[in-house]
Formats: sequence, structure tokens, C-alpha cells
Amino acid sequence: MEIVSCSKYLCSSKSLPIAFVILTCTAVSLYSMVLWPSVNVDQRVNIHRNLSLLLQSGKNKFYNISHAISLVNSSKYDISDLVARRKINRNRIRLNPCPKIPPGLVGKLTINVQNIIKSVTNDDSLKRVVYGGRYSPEDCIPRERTAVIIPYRDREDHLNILTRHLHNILQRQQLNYQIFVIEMALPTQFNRGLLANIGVLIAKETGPFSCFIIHDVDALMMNDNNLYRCGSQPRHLVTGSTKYRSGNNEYGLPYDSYMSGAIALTDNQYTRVNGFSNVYFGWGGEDDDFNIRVKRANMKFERPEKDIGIYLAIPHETDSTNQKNPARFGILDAAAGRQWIEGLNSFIYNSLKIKYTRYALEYRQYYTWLLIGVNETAINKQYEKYLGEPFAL
Ligand code: UDH
Ligand code: NGS
Repeated sequence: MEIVSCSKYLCSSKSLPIAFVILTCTAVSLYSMVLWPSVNVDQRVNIHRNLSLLLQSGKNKFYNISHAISLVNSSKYDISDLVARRKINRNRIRLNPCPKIPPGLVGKLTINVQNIIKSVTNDDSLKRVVYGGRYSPEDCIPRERTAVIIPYRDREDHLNILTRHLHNILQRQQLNYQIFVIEMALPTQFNRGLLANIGVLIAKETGPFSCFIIHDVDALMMNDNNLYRCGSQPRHLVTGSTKYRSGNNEYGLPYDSYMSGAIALTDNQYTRVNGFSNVYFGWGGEDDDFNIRVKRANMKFERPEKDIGIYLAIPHETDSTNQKNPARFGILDAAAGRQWIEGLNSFIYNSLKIKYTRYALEYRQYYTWLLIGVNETAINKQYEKYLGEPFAL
């Protein structure tokens, strides 16, 4: 009886607008509660599946950035759609900035190099890494966007250990990061500074990074309180290494102005010092030269607390294509006069522009890999008059 009289009431000409409003509201809430989320989830799963297929089908091998873009554009999978949806989904949830001190840190780490691969491979952090070695926290807005640049050649074991170790720790540090491995093609002698510069430039092509960490492949952080962040001054993240143990077994550094292992600079700081010098082929000197550049740009390296910046240096033999550079002391003597003549700017404008070849770019599972070739003889000739007096040692 009541239902009949109720529907009669709703159908009466006076109550028709109210009935219309009630019906519309019910339909809208039903759609947003049940249908919209399910459509959205399906679409999302589909898009992720398509992206994985694209990456697994060998399309993760690109020769250069424009080749990568053209492959993506010509693909039937619409990556821009994925990016747009990810943005929308992100904006739906209101997130807070990540805390200054990440809550999940554990402090001093015990590293057993023998079983390090096994121990870190079991960790969930690797499952969260996106192709190309990227990650961003989902529960807070990261404070910076960090590019970890590893100048590299022929140290696969070290690379496998370091990348897993970093993914494990940098996720606990709630960083938005990407790992770039910049490899130098043979037969050129290794050139760490030049690879760091190219790494920074290529990272900047792929995204707006605010902090650059230049990292040795054999340096493993031993305390996760050593936050991989930039500061108001360039940062040397190392206060001591197992490589330089003193008599009382304390970790140390070989000399006070030493700044190798891992450094962190903002885009602005790296540009202000004009990056590394590109003319140190072989072992030694490029780090001391960089320190001179930082001082001459009126900045100074800062370090974390003594017991926080400790590192395990993976032991290794001398690399056959990174022999001690006999000319390094002479080149270092001429460091100040060369600072604005060559460095990061050598790849941008400069009448003495350095040519390099980007042989390959791959978005590998745990890092973005680049293979770079340069002509050592041509570079030495270009900068001949800025290389100081050769020292025979
Ligand atoms: N690097 C490579 N491959 C090379 C040379 C250098 O990946 O062939 C990179 C790597 O990131 C490394 C960094 O450059 O961490 C610094 O080079 P290095 O480790 O050779 O320098 P380090 O001063 O060692 O740490 C010097 C060789 C000591 C040999 C001692 C033999 N007992
Ligand atoms: C200095 C080198 C640096 C090197 C440092 C530590 O002598 O490049 O030793 O070397 N400078 C020159 O050769 C001009 S290490 O003890 O790690 O082998 O980083």
C-alpha cells in the first residue's frame, strides 16, 4: 500500500522534478561506486600489460633518444595515454611531502659481499623498480628528483651488486630516482670525468632532475642514514672507506680534499663549476681537478657525520684500460686555467666542442644503460695547449 501511494506521489506532476533528481543521483553514485573503478582498474591493468609487452618485445633497445621516441610513437601501444592516466590517478589522491627523515631507515648495515646478491635479490624493492632503474614513492611526494650517474666499464659483478644495493636503500630513503650507467666504448682509455658530464647531460634530456649523484661502481654505502640528497653546497657523501682503514681500524680518507666515491650536486652547482674536466684519460687526477673547480666557483664540499658516510669499497685489481695516466700531474697543474674552457660546456656550444657517439641506449631492468664513444687522440689534440707540461714519473 505504502509503496503504491509513494510511487503515486512521485509520479504526480508536482513531485516529478524530485523523482528525477533522486533517480539521477542514484544512477551517478551507482556508476561511480561500482562501474567506474572497475573500468578504470581494467584499463590500467591493460595499459601496464601493453607497456611490459612493448619493453619485453625487444623494443627496449634504442640507439638514441629520438629513435626511442619514434619507436614509441609508431607503436600501437599508446604510452602518452598511460602517462596522462598516471597523472590523473596521482592527482586524485592527496599526498603529503615525504618526511625530512624517512621513517623506515635501519642505520648501520652489515654487508657480506659474498652473499650480497642473494640477500638483496630477495628484497621486495627490486619488484618495485620500473624499467630503466626508476622508482618514485607512492605514499608521499618526494623532495627531489635524483639521477644516480655511474661512470662504468667492464665491472659487471660490481654493477649487479651496486644497483641492487642502491634500489634497496634509496627506496627506504623515499627518493624519486633513476640510475644511469654510462659506459665507455673500447678502445679508448677510461675517462671518468667525461662520462660523468655526458651522464648529467643525458639525464637532463630524459627528465627534470634536481640532484645528481656521481657514483663509483665499487662503493657501497654502509649506513642508510647517509641520505642521497643535495644541499646548499656540493656534498661528498663519503667520510670513510674500508679501503683506507687506519691502525685503530677506523674508516678514513687518503687526504682531506679527497672527493671520490660518491658526490651529490644540484643541477645549478654542477653547471656553476662547469662539470668535470674531460681531458683525464686513464687513472688519476680528475677528482682533484673537480675539487679545484668547486673551490674556484666559491663553493666547498660538505660531508655527512663521520660515522654516517662510511663505505665498503669492493676490492678489485687495476683495470687494463684504466692505467695510471703519466701526464696527470701536468694536466692538474693547468686545472685553473682550463675550468671555463672545457667541461660540461664542451658538449653544448664552445668552439672546442667535443664530439661523442651514443652507440646505444637501453632501458634495462635495474638501470638505464648508455654506451658512449669518443676519440681520445682528437680530444688531446683539441686541448693540447691546455694540458700543462707532461711529467714523466
Ligand atoms: N671504472 C670502471 N671501469 C674501469 C675503470 C673505472 O667502471 O675500467 C669506474 C668505476 O665506477 C670505478 C671508478 O671508475 O669505481 C673509479 O675507478 P677505480 O675504481 O679504478 O679507481 P680506484 O681509485 O681504484 O677506486 C684504483 C685501482 C686500484 C687497484 C689496486 C690493485 N690492488
Ligand atoms: C690521488 C689521485 C686521485 C685518487 C687518489 C686516491 O693521488 O685521483 O689518489 O687514490 N690524484 C692524482 O693522481 C693526481 S686511491 O687511493 O683510491 O687509489 O683518487
